[in-house]
Amino acid sequence: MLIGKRRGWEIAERLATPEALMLGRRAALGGALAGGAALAAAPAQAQWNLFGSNAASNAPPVVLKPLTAPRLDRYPAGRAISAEADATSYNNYYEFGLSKSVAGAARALPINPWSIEFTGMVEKPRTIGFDDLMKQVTLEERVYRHRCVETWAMTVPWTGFPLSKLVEIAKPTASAKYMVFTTLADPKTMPGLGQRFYPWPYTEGVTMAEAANELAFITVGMYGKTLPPQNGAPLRLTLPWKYGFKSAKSIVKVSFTDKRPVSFWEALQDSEYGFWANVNPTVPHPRWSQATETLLGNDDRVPTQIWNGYGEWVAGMYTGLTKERLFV
Ligand SMILES: Nc1nc2c(c(=O)[nH]1)N[C@H]1C(S)=C(S)[C@@H](COP(=O)(O)O)O[C@H]1N2
Ligand SMILES: [Mo]
Repeated sequence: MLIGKRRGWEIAERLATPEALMLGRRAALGGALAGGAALAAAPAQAQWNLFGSNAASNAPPVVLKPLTAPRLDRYPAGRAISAEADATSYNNYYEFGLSKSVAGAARALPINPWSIEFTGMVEKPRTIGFDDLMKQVTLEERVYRHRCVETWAMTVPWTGFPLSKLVEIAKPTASAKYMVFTTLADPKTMPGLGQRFYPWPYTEGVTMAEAANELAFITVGMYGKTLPPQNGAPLRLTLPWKYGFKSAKSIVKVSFTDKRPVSFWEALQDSEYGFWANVNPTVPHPRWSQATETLLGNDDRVPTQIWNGYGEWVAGMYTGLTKERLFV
């Protein structure tokens, strides 16, 4: 077993990884119903199991390229930046397994070549290559706080560009009300997809107002380098005022619609993981408190802030939405 010693601040996976536990329960149930067929469908070489660490991939380590971009100081993080080694080794990327230790398995993520499809309510559906997209954007660095719904948090220097720029490039029509992100689902390299009763591919969505918000970010790098596979290479969403599951990794499709999308987690358990998922310490998750959080690398618990501390930029978008479950 690769689990080895758990660092003090880590959540004990068997006991307290709430997202994974929920998946695991479903997995056990689904596996029983399907006579184990779903589990058997997982690629053998990945040696995936529900709760343990992943076996390292046979793929060679991914060489990250340096990415230099000016740091924007407009959104102060107010916290020390997390150690790069922690932020890149303690991950949630369920396509590669339910463990936090997916970095090895994620080496197999096929990121070259990569393209993004623009579809739905757009002027003209089309697909663009990742390199082509990079030529159309100006990169900047932002230090953001990240708060997972499981109550761990980190502070990371992300490199990328505003989500509003991606909207501009995609050219939605005036009837679009939501922007939807679909992430890679590659059964050859992602053992988690063998769990066929889960609603793969992982999808997430935001309103057009949220997509236009200045904090909403498309991330292509962290710590001054291209994104490691386990953190969502080659491009992911970063929505710092929402629980981490909204920040979809390894995006392959962007579509626009006038119907509210149902995300991966919402499809699994909408009472626990809703569409809005804005951070709020006073609204507990049905199974645990959201009042405090643990910073990666540190055993202390610190208070969680409403909107993860970004209210000044985002709270105004939600006035009037009194009937919505804004904080689930
Ligand atoms: N495609 C995909 N995106 C994903 C996830 C996932 O399992 N698959 N996990 C989400 C969750 S629950 C969190 S907390 C963050 C974790 O990002 P990190 O590994 O870079 O910390 O990614 C989010 N994006
Ligand atoms: Mo999460």
